[in-house]
Amino acid sequence: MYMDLGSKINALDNVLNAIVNLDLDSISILCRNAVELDIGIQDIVNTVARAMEVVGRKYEEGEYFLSELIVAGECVKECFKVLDPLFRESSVFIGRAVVGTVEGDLHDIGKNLFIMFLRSMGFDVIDLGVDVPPQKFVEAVKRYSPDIVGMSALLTTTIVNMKEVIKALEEVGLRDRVKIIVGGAAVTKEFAKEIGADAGGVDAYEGALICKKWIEERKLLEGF
Ligand code: B1M
Repeated sequence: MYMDLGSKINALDNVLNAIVNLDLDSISILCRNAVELDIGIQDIVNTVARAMEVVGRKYEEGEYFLSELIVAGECVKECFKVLDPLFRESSVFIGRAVVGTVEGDLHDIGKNLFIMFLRSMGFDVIDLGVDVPPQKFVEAVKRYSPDIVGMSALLTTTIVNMKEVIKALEEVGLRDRVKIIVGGAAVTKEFAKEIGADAGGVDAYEGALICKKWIEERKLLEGF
């Protein structure tokens, strides 16, 4: 079913096809195969994102239903299990981030990508998971004193909850202690600005780079 495992050209297609065809049994092997062929992790991650676009289109066109979306999500998780340790390999500590998908929203693939990129850049990340209520973000900021709070949401009905988190942080006087970044398919730069976030409407890699820049700027200001 899959093309030559020894070929770099075919390796990414194999990963894409396994996700699109919901092949939970083969995805780990195929993802590991791509890594072993020295294909850049960024290329593998981009392939995973492309595969989810295809899955999304199939859902929109009525070929796939919710159950297929769930299995596709599980395939991506298997892929991330292979990639995550590689992202952590060369890390030095530069800062801390608290990240979660906001209340009412269960989508976590983009969030997990963002976290992997942050970790690869040297962030210690506290992953709050999905469906995270504002109070849990507040408690995590109190407990871990992060430099950054990251929120993800994919539904037009849940992005409003990002504003609730910012309000809750303001109410307890913690808003100005952290930089806030928001992301997800439904989040635009304008929306991020409107709700008072410091950045948003970017892809996961760009988002992680922005966080790194914030830390570097602060270190310059503090004279490190
Ligand atoms: Co859902 N779903 N889903 N779904 N799902 C979408 C988002 C949808 C667009 C599909 C569609 O109808 N075309 C639609 C939303 C419509 C809307 O609101 N406008 C939708 C819907 C309606 C639903 C349900 C309501 C369906 C139902 O129950 N009837 C339901 C809601 C459940 C809930 O959350 N309460 C639901 C459920 C699910 C599953 C659980 C089955 C599954 C998620 C599995 C999982 O995440 N573990 C799922 C999936 C897989 C999708 C699609 C197909 C793929 C999403 C994805 O992972 N994309 C999606 C359709 C699509 O996107 N084409 C869809 C790949 C991922 C890499 O992209 O997360 O956007 P994304 O991340 C991007 C950027 O946004 C950014 O970085 C990434 C790129 O580098 N980014 C950040 C993300 N977070 C960031 C944070 C940052 C920075 C950047 O800083 C903090």
